[in-house]
Amino acid sequence: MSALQEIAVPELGIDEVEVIDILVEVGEQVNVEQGLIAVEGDKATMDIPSPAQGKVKEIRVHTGDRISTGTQFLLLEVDEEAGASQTAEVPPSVESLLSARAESSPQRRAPARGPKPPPVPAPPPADAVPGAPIFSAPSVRRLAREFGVDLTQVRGTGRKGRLLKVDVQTFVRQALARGPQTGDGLRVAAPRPVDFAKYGAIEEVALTRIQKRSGPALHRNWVTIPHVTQFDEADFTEVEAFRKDHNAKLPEEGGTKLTPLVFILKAVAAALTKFPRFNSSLSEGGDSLIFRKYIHLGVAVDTPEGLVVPALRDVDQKDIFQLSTELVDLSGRAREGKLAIDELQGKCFTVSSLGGIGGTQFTPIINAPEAAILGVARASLKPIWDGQAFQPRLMLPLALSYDHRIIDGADGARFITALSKKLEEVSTLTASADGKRSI
Ligand code: CAO
Repeated sequence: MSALQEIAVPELGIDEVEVIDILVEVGEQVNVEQGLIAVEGDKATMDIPSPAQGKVKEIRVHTGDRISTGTQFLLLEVDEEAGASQTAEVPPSVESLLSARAESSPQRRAPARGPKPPPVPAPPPADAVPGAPIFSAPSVRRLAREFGVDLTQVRGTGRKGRLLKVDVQTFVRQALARGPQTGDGLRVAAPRPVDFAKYGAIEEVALTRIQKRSGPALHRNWVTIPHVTQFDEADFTEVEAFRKDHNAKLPEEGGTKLTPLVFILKAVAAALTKFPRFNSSLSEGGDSLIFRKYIHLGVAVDTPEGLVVPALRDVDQKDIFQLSTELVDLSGRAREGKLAIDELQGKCFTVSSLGGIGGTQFTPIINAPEAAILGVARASLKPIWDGQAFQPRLMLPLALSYDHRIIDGADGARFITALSKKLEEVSTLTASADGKRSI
């Protein structure tokens, strides 16, 4: 035996609520106290439970509808044979509805399948506050639990930032599209979309091929390598005097012009020889170090298409003129996009010089699997105390970023101190390739 029963919204104690979820579907068999729809008032979300056992014949509301006490929202074919014990005797109060939130409810609910599709999420506002309380329907929480989604990571697009099912679905879809994160299982909040055009005129320009490739690598290196950046200044006065003197004497028809970088490369090669850990990489399993017996230095080159880092081979075995000639060739071809793949590979350590452009310091990002990178900023004249008076000295700012898994802070300080000292030794930096005579 069965009879049709109109199910109405019980006394809520508030004027109106919004339907935020349909928890059952037509044809579904429901039990007493099983949630039929989820609604939201000003302060809370709640499920409206079924007062009887039976089969859902018709659902008369959609998500987004505003309903109030007495609204008949569902037609139920009540299973009378289930007896009075299967029927709720008194309509539930607001308090009981609130306590029936799915966090504690063991009831099974079918996925919502209202006739009206959920609204496409609008871009969430950029001013949402992380850590704010999470407002969501029990069904949304259940869906999140099923997918193992941490609701604090999900951006709510409902009214007042309420989390909707579609937000959880979008979050899962984006996580799948991003693919597996690093092996370290990093869990970071997805960036929040911003409607830039809302605030003024904009233009969208595609990243270059190089930028598309280097961006993810930089990001990976930034978040997976524990960076420490150590700063120092080298007294570059003597080297600069040598360099200027050399360049001033170049014949009209040309010659090898020297820039500060080749001296820095020579000094780095000497420091790497002295501190081989800076020329090592972690093994794949991370339980040993691989020491290289060669010194190929990466040199960051600014090109119209983005940053390119070719390798200068065997820097320790070349003099500053050979290095200068190779640097001009490599950086020129990098700017023209004419480097071969193998010219970008096999680097031990990178030098990134922004000294030709400006700036007092910057913190370079290590290029995995290298253990460290040197950033060079613009040299400037400074008054340096020599024990009796201030002397004008050309000071070269250095920033050494190193992988703290490989290098301890003390060794970082030793390396940059040795490097600074080496940059003051014009005679060794300008020695011939075999180191036996000055050039
Ligand atoms: N302090 C003061 N002046 C410096 C200097 C420094 N640290 N480094 C270079 N200069 C001067 C040079 O002496 C030269 O001036 P003169 O012609 O009067 O001698 C001028 O700046 C230009 O030098 P340069 O930058 O063209 O030459 P370089 O050999 O020093 O550098 C290269 C070559 C390829 C590294 C450089 O052109 C370049 O691309 N730098 C950018 C690297 C970069 O983008 N790094 C960032 C990576 S992280 O995003």
